[in-house]
Amino acid sequence: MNIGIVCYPTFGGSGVLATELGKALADKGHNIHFITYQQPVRLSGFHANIFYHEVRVPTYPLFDYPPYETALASTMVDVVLNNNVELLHVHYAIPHASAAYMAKQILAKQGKHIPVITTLHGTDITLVGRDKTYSPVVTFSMEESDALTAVSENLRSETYKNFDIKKDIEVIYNFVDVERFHKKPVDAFKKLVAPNGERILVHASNFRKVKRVGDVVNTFLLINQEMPSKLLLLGDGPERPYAESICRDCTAAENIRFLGKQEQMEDILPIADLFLLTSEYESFGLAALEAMAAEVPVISTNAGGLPEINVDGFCGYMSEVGDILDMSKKAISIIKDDDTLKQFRANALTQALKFDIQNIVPQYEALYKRMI
Ligand code: GMT
Repeated sequence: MNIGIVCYPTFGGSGVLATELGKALADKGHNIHFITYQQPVRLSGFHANIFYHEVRVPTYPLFDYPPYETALASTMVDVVLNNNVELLHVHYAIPHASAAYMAKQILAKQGKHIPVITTLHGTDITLVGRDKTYSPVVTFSMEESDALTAVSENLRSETYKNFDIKKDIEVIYNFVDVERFHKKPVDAFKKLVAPNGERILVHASNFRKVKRVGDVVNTFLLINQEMPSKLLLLGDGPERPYAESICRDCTAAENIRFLGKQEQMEDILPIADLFLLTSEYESFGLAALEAMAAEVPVISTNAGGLPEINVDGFCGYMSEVGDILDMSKKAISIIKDDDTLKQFRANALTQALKFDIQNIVPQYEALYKRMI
């Protein structure tokens, strides 16, 4: 099949998922056309079946706000017509679903029918999309998509709760390429981070308010009072200065490191003993799934779709949002001795395998076939 994929090219989970999906489909012989304003972060190197089409948004003195959505719709039309694209799969509703609707109408006038699939990822529904600034357009473009998918049951029900739509929403869970993440721990790297055998805790996110990065740091500080440990913070975003300021003033500053944005998560996660995800909401929590694939148990909140991936007492634990004391106690119960940690590690891998790329990608392929 010839598929057009539209996504955010940045480090957010929706862009990561869309890119990994495109790469997996290309490996299966499909031609994948990425349409976005920048090369997606997880798209590097050469692949015979992958094409990248940049959306250019020319500036003009009149435009305080350059019309990205118009440029995107026009690029979609151009890519579909010139590459025999048979289907557009857009990730994250805003503004991708409405731009795809516009492209579809333009193509229809030229006698080309192009099905549009919209995958809802999270904040496009729960935070940004439901704001009345966007809600009418998001509602309309979801309803007009030929198929709608959500990355968890929770996101599906949040969509029906927040939007007046009748359209069927199919849940297709996010996935991970377990084989890629399931590497032997890199001992030399581990020794650099934790020279005295300290436990290594990791958090990765885009440091937005919804992630409650302050809770990550404060949970770690409680753990660190009881056990020698190190915290690695991966990613960047608006809350990083706040997180850095608490770390600077704390007693364990030398045990915390900010590593910034990292492309090769599979090289870093295997050195971790525990992954912390303290979000106020996660539709799914792809970062936690990647940790599990690297055999890392997860301490998370029980918000949104997290209970659909983190199994309490098996591959990690869940706590109420903001309950840092509970999170720290549960974390310590996992990392306190090697045998318990080993069992949780093995369980994390077992759980990740349920969401392995090989189980999920065929669900998208089946949907594409139906639509085309
Ligand atoms: O919150 C983020 O990390 C970014 C955001 C995005 O759309 O890029 O992530 C959302 O989509 C991910 C992939 O489906 C999910 O794993 C995240 O849980 C979801 N984030 C939220 O719901 C807050």
